[in-house]
Amino acid sequence: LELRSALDHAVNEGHFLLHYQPIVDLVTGYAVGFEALVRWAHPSRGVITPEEFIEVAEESGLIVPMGRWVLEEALRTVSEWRRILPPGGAPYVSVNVSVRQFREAGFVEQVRNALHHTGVPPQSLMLEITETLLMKDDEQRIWADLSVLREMGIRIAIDDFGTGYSSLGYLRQRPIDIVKIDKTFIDDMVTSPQLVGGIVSLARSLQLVVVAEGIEDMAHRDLLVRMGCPLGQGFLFSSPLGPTEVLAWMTSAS
Ligand code: G
Ligand code: G
Ligand code: MN
Ligand code: NA
Repeated sequence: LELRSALDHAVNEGHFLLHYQPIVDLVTGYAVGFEALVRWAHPSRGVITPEEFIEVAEESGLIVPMGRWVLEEALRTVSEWRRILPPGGAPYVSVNVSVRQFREAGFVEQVRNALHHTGVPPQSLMLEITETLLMKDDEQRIWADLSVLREMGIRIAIDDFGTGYSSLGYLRQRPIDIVKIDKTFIDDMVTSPQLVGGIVSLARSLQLVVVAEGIEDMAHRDLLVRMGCPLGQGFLFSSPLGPTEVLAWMTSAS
């Protein structure tokens, strides 16, 4: 209860900030996109990571106003990148969306309006939805909304793939561009590479782009490249960065 009222206060006072983690081309090392990850700048406790408050934010419904702020802020930031970086050189921004946000009427309109007033093209936005949350309920309506968003040109990603029970076969007929393989599978990859290898090759045959999450060492990166996995994310490349650090990283990385 205490956390909930503190969170309510934080939503109203604007105590959130976003960090951005590069999603890189595993061969060239260049960033194609950045995942926006929310942080809570708590007045006395310092910066709090989402593991400590996302669940409460979901349960209390505060994820809805918080998520609206996250979307707007991520788009303001990507519009800044587009202003500063050379034409065609700006990465997209990837925003985590809770199923709770989809359940609110008007989510599609909210995204459309946010793109419109920030002047960001839909191609510069990706939306991530976790596999486990997706399977819960309202499934048909959520897929319908995702179809509309995808037809606008927004990329749709399934996050934490492998932690739920959906199969790639199930995802085949769905409006999805990207599958993000959960870090737990990447961690186990050196001793048991078959699982990730299987996901990568099946995804490719379904024309889905794979992002491997939580890559921490070069051995994993090399193995993923040999498997044909195009994209990855992890501390090997960069931890989540503040908005201004992103530009420095973009211009120094090669
Ligand atoms: O940032 P961290 O590195 O600690 O992220 C932890 C988890 O919190 C991730 O699983 C991520 O999907 C989730 N998360 C981070 N930012 C957001 C956000 O803006 N909205 C939602 N719904 N989840 C987020
Ligand atoms: O949305 P998602 O659950 O994928 O959020 C990514 C989370 O994983 C964030 O909390 C981010 O800080 C964290 N993360 C990103 N890269 C790495 C990594 O290489 N190792 C570990 N341990 N965590 C990572
Ligand atoms: Mn994510
Ligand atoms: Na994830």
